[in-house]
Amino acid sequence: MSRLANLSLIAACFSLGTPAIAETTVFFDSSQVATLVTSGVTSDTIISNGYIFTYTRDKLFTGGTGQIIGRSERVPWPDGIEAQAVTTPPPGVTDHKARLTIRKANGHVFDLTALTFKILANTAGAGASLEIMPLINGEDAFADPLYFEASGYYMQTFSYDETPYVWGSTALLKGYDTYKVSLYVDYAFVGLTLVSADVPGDFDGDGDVDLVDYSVFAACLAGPGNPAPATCTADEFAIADLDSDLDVDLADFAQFTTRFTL
Ligand SMILES: [Ca+2]
Ligand SMILES: [Ca+2]
Ligand SMILES: [Ca+2]
Repeated sequence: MSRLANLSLIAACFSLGTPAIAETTVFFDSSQVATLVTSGVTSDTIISNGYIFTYTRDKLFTGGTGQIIGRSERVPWPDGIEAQAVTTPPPGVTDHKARLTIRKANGHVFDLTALTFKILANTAGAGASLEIMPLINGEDAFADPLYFEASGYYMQTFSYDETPYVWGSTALLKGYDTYKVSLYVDYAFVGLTLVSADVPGDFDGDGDVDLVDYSVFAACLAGPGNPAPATCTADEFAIADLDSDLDVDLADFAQFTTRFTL
């Protein structure tokens, strides 16, 4: 490439300016890594690509044996995320539904534009709807959740997107910081499209990854397996941890440099 062509390429990069490009994350594929954040009595929380998923697990299941044997996952990561109905809730809990909560590690809003899930039980007789309630700052967005038809047979797959459709549409699932999903039987998400206005590595939210962002990244860099240093807030740490494995190390720096513009 000639020196002139190089210069015009650099000029073109500058002229791209600051408009933020929405980041679309399509789950699930085998290149995506999930890191366990917490493991509870009847739920687990994982993080992947900056998104946090909390899903119910039937860990106290006894199957009438009198002993806790739990139930295994039929759709393990990265095939999807399985939410199990809880046959034996922990003491003080009466809710048996299979639940999944999705949010961003940095707490920012995002859109849920498409979803595909499998039901892991027969619901054709009684009928069923997957329910999704969006939340903003801890408040329900609607009086009632949005319903997605889920009546069918074991392993049947249902897909919904933004298209207006009598059985369910994601058109209203935009601009919320949390999405709570529930169904009265086990199900597994096997496809999920999440759209965020965040540019990975952009700490000051001006749509680019430059030296200003680098100074924040550097203040968060602590090495493999280490928690956030005092110079780095929880929000900054969540942004700096680009590979979502709960540290800020050279693996994150490698991703940061691919985003770096100037
Ligand atoms: Ca920036
Ligand atoms: Ca790491
Ligand atoms: Ca990391």
